[in-house]
Amino acid sequence: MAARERVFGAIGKSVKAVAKSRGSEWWYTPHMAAAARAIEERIPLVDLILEVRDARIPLSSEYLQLRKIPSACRIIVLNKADLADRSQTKFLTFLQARVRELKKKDDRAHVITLMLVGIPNVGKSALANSLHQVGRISAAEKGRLKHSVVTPQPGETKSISSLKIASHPNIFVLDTPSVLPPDVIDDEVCSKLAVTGAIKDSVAGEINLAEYFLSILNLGEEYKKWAKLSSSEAGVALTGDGSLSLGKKQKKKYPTDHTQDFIVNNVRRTLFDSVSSFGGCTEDGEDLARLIQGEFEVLQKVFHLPLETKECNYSRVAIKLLNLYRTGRLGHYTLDHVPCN
Ligand SMILES: Nc1nc2c(ncn2[C@@H]2O[C@H](COP(=O)(O)OP(=O)(O)OP(=O)(O)O)[C@@H](O)[C@H]2O)c(=O)[nH]1
Ligand SMILES: [Mg+2]
Repeated sequence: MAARERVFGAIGKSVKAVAKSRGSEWWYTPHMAAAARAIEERIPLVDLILEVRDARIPLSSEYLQLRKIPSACRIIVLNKADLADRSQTKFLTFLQARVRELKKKDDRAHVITLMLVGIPNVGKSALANSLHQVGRISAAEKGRLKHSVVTPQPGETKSISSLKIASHPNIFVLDTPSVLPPDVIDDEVCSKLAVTGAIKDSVAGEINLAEYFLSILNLGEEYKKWAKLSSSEAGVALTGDGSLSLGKKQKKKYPTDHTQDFIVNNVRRTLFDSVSSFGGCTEDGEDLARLIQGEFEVLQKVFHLPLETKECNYSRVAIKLLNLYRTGRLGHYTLDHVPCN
């Protein structure tokens, strides 16, 4: 089987298998159904809907329920594009321009309400907090800044809450609970939602998810950017215990090897060396699986894991690897194929 199909389909299948065994209420929980209804009821009352999507999966992270409401006035916001642009202030300026247009249509409007909607973990609450923090509101109001809870776990926000982001006109933003599509979607979309963190890691399993990420890395181009870190280029060697032996120049550059950056560079270097020296064909499913197995082996040393059982160490490698990927430290990956136009 071709490597890509094997990888993209595998996790989706396991997520669906769990969904089937636990029943549809597990995927689209009663809480989500209630949240979806509450959001739908608010739609006629708000001035603008900000549909937050994950920039890594701009198509797979669509909030499908909005399709039922074609007249909804909405803007699609690609979040987690920090990888590209962090400027919330620019975004606020853009929103205010949009709000001015809305005001022209209805001059009586003194209060404008925006509503953030989206699938789990796309960063709605983080965006609401950022807008509230950079918001053009008075100093007295700034002193009473509220905040929405932000965590790496999907489904953290449980109710709709309102944060003020501007005065004259008063603009409020509503943060809402996350909602998944009511029906479990196709394998590939499931896999992408799982690896980007929209579904709890325990459903697909951390090791499966890390293997999926390694497949993306091994089949992509991103790792090639780490060529300059390669052991042969940098005069670095991985010793038997997984620590690094550095050449003279490198010793001056890295006085300590206890920083997180040092570990990140070490992971990058190790992955670059593994892929670039691999003798097999990464497009072949079996060969790819062999490469990934080798990467897990060598990463145990890079993360300085104690010699425990293989399963235990693999699971710790997987958690650490996923964390590095999701915080952008192992490169930037867009998993959907987005048409140029
Ligand atoms: N790299 C990166 N991480 C982000 C960004 N925005 C949010 N996050 C992280 O993504 C995770 C989820 O953020 P939340 O704001 O809680 O997401 P949410 O959509 O409100 O999710 P739930 O309410 O829990 O379903 C947190 O760990 C945030 O720190 C971003 O722009 N870039
Ligand atoms: Mg939230």
